[in-house]
Amino acid sequence: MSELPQERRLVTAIPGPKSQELQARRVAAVAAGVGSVLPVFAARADGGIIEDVDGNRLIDFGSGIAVTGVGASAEAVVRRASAQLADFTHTCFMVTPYEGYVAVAEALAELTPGDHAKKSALFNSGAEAVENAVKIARAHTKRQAVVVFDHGYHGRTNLTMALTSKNMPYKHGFGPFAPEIYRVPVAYGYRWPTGPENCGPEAAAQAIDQITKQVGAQNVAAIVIEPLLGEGGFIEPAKGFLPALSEFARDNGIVFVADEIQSGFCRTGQWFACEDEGIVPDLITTAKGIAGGLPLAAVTGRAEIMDAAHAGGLGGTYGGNPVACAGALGSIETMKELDLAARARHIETVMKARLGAMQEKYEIIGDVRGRGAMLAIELVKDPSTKEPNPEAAAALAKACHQEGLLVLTCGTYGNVLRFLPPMVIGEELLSEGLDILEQAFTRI
Ligand code: PLZ
Repeated sequence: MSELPQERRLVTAIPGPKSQELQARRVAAVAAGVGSVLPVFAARADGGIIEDVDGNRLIDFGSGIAVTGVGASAEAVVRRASAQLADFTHTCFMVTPYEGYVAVAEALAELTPGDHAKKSALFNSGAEAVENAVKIARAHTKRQAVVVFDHGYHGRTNLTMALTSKNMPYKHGFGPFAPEIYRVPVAYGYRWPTGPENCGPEAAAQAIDQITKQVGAQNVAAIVIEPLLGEGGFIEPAKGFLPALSEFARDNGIVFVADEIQSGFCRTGQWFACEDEGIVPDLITTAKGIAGGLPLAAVTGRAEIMDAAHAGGLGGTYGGNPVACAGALGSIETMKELDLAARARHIETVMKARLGAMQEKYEIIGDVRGRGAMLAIELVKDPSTKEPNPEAAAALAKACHQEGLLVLTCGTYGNVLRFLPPMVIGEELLSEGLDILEQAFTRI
């Protein structure tokens, strides 16, 4: 870890004068379509702290959207990536290969669920990995249809916009979208009409019925699902839902793809969230947490499926860049050394106790959910109607930001406050962050 003191410190208003100056330059130079949660400009970051250009130190409950679980300048990531930078920045794996790419593919084969033969292909972003998983599944099955779920999020490229459920801000005005994408219900326990106990099997039956009747199982190349939905609101599919769909996929020759881009790499208290119900996906997409902040993504899966695309059919100039691969090896080394999966489970214990106590006090907290260091509260106007309360989510986030706690919102209705602290965050920062959140409820 760098020398960054692990202490919250506010020396100016948030954002401070230097951030405001930079924000003025940014508004003039950067396209308006690219937003920022909090226009505080970063100077340094590591552990549980982001230090801004004015010298403020914020507690980080966001990890750059579930990326820097090992911290934003983890020693092993910096050491390995720096050494690689000095050796060479790029040759293009499709031109002259290098060991780091192979080592990352070997690590992915070891860490992902299932003991079958596995292969990987590396890319730059999560969306690119999902696109390639679909290409591979189509090549393998010689079918076209792709099934996705309500509240799902898979990226911002054309195909992944089509796979993503929420219109605003991801899709609005950006169509037409790719064809042969079918959306079916997901097991959203909190909002399931007959209650969370019945949700898993009922939602699975509905989803499977729609696939069978509206698409035809024999036309489906892939079922793509986040084992713990991220942008859609940190929805944990109710128990039984994932096993039923993965079994349906297996019985019908459909490639079952787990999108673990947000939930993977120790985030949920296991290497991958699908391990919770013993799911072994055919393909798994990863990104974010894989490389400690460097841009890297992967598709990993059954060797015979991964090998279905013709030679030269997969690739890209930068996919599996050597510096990003070195970062990934450093990030994986750190996760193993510090047992960050266990650390995520500890964070869950601490945070769920506090969030549960807040729920008893503040009735606008309709639901507390998530696993490991991927937790959320869903805010409602009234717990009996469950009417979404996006205004409360925005106000709480703002109140936290002003006190130097970085939190993010999410959810189809924008009413979910999510917590994604780096797994390496210190105990004191974690509890101070929760204090600030609790005070925010009294302040709004
Ligand atoms: N699949 C499950 O969570 C990225 C998006 C932030 P990229 N989620 C953060 C935003 O507003 O753009 C994500 C994900 C899941 C795919 C992706 C896409 O990954 O690396 O952003 O392309």
